[in-house]
Amino acid sequence: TPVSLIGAPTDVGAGARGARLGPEALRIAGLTEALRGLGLDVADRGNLDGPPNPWSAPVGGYRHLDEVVAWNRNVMDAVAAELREERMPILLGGDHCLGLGSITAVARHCRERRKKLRVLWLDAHADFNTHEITPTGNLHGMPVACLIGMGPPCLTRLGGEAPAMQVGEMRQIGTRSVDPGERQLIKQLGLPVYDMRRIGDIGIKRVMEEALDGVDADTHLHVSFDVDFLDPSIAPGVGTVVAGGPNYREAQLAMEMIAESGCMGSLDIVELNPILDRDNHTALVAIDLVESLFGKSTLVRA
Ligand code: DIR
Ligand code: MN
Ligand code: MN
Ligand code: MN
Repeated sequence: TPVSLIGAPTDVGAGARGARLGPEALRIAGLTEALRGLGLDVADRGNLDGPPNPWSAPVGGYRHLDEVVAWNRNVMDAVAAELREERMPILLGGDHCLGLGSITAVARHCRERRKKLRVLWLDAHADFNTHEITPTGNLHGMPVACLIGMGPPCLTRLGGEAPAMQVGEMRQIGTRSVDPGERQLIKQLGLPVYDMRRIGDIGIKRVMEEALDGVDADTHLHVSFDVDFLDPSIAPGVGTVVAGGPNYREAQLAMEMIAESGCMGSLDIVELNPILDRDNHTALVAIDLVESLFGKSTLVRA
């Protein structure tokens, strides 16, 4: 399928500024060329517009709520337009609050086409906070809660109906930084989480087999790739680094297995922060892994 790049240059949901430069960093590191090199039809739709980052304090437990709503509306509409044309949207963030707009559009597309939805949330964090339990007020820590209907109506009802999706449609992978309130909520609601301990126990291969279990030709697979999923030793250019993440080969195997499912229908690449990076290195690593997501193989056997 042809793919479309959608830039969303904002960090209104984050606790550090710089993710607004993510789309340009990915372009300069050669994302379009890498995907074309794999034989894909790539259209770069350029960058969406939205309000600037006011860099103000949280109000009622939310920081920059109006701005986050505005950006997510634009993302949702842009992603929906690509899906309607049977193209695969690739959202270039921007911070992870934008996963809400992207996945809200994807979930609606799945309902219309009677497709099953599976979301893989590759992230060091659970992003499962609400305004009552958030330690920061940053909305990039809340998109998963909003997607399952917990949050302010302006976000939970972005696509009209709430919830956009069910907890059982998500698998979180690489988790290693979970706030106390999130931990409770994960337990209470049964959110499927493959944290780093689980990856250590059974290995990334089995984790991916389980996370992809039940994914078939009737499934739309959405991959929400928060670059801080990766160990900071290979990907330092993110706003919230957490030690102890997947190494290069573990991440690559995860991406290869997703590619082999043949079911990926949409992708977010978020939280890349070139201000905190060195020589755009993290963008290059992210692109290598995205190539694996699109089928670049390390296989040398006949
Ligand atoms: C923390 C950090 N859990 C928060 N979250 C994220 O502010 O809610 N960092 N998503 O990337
Ligand atoms: Mn995230
Ligand atoms: Mn994260
Ligand atoms: Mn589809």
